[in-house]
Amino acid sequence: MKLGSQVVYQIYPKSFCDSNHDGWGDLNGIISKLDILQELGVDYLWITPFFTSPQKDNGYDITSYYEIDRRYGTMEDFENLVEQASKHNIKIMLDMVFNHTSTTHQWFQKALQGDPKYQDYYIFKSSKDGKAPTNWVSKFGGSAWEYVETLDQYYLHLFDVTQADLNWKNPEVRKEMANVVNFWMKKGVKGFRFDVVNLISKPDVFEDDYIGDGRRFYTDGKHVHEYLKELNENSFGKDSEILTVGEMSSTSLQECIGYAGKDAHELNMVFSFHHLKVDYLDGQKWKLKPFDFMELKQLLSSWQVGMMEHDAWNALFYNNHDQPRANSRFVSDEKYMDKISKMLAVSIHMSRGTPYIYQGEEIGMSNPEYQTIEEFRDVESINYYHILRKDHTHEETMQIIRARSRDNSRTVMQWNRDQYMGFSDVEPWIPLPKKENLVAYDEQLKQDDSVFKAYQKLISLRKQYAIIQDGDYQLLFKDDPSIYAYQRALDHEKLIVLCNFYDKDVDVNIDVKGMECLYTNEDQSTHLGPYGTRVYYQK
Ligand code: TEU
Repeated sequence: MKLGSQVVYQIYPKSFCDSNHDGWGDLNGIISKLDILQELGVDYLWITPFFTSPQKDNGYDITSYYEIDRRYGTMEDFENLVEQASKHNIKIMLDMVFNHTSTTHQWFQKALQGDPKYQDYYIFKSSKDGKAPTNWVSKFGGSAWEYVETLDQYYLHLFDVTQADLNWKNPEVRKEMANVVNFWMKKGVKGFRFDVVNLISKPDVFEDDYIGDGRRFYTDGKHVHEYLKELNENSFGKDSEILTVGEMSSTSLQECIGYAGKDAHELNMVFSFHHLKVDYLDGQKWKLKPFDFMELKQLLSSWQVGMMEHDAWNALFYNNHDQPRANSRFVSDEKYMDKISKMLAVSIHMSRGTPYIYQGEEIGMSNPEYQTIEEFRDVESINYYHILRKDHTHEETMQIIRARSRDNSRTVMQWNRDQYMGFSDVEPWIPLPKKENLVAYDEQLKQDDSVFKAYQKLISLRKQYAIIQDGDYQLLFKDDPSIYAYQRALDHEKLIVLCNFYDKDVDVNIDVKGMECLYTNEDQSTHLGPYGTRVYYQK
């Protein structure tokens, strides 16, 4: 399979489409939208977890890897989805949450009952000086350890207290994980996204972190490459048609070359997040700073070049279910929302890698601008509201939560302008956006210059032009403070991509005479207008 020709569309099923009137999206809802997704032109649907789960972290807390949560549908519905999708030339990619399970998983329950076999499936440790084994901080706030009185032991949870980390050192655990992948492959699944998979290898010795939150001890751990090669060999590696992507938390370019190198036999590609931290003050998610454009440019291009030089492959994205919407974040200007959405799309869709589109991005959905903390649903946002309140006023805290919350991307799909935006005919599980001028899918399908049509065009260009799939990448105008520009090259062909990230006109000092303009989001003139973008091509 050619990685460069594929485009993946991410579905957060809880917010995609509700077919059974419970305010909660489901598998049959996805089936009902396959025609539109085919029209958009995507190849894979990555569906975030719909397995049985208490939903403390919206399904990233899994009770059983083999069962579907009734609120999403049945196994029959899933099999039907695979079949119907295939009729639309679309393949299904599942989300494998292998770093942890919910504490409701039967393995963890057996561990709690004192079964030593299952205690070894998790990371249980004794207290140290009457305290938790280490001072590590959970990604969702608070200690990363929870005390179990009946066992007089602590278990590790890098995420919520109900998400217990698995012990990958145990070969039985690794076998269980390969079995899960094989089970879903037999159901016709053709792709897998592995959740925070670079955190699975924990250290031999657990020690306090005096300079950070503990992540340096378990990120890209000692055995992670070995575990991935083994998983590859025992499951998805048996079918060369399977697409895999690893979500890498706080990783490095060097490690990613290892994970996603052409002959690494680990994963096809990686999600890295450095480019999405360019508005984090001191690298910290809960501290705001204006977006640093030069840093964004530098990061995008160093990953493009670094991965290319080592024959490794990038997943291209700005949006997912954990990120605020890019069009509300880096550049946000109500007057130019459509242009901004299109320009951002061009900036990554013409790059070297496999583009991922997060539901709603293709119509330019933006942050909901919730006003009260009660509107938020995400466990992380709610935990951090309380943590931040210790040294911020309510207003300051709300400003941070509003900017950073993962709920920004989790509002329901805006299919039309009905009361619940065509997502459902009853009240959705998460409040509707509080802002005006919401975009709607049905309108965009009819408009020639809509954001939807831009995405459709960019996908079709990728299919059509080998240079977009395979061409080399080179950054242009490195020091320009408002333009992100690059050139792709393949044999004698050339592609030039220009993106204006600011609201002022700019003259671009580049000769495009004789080149064909494959895409622009504005009337063509000699300069780029506010948030203007162009894609030029020469044979
Ligand atoms: O996210 C991993 C992750 O580290 C983040 O993107 C996370 O949301 C952030 O660190 C919080 O500040 C993955 C999933 O995508 C996310 O939805 C899950 O909550 C998380 O793993 C745990 O499974």
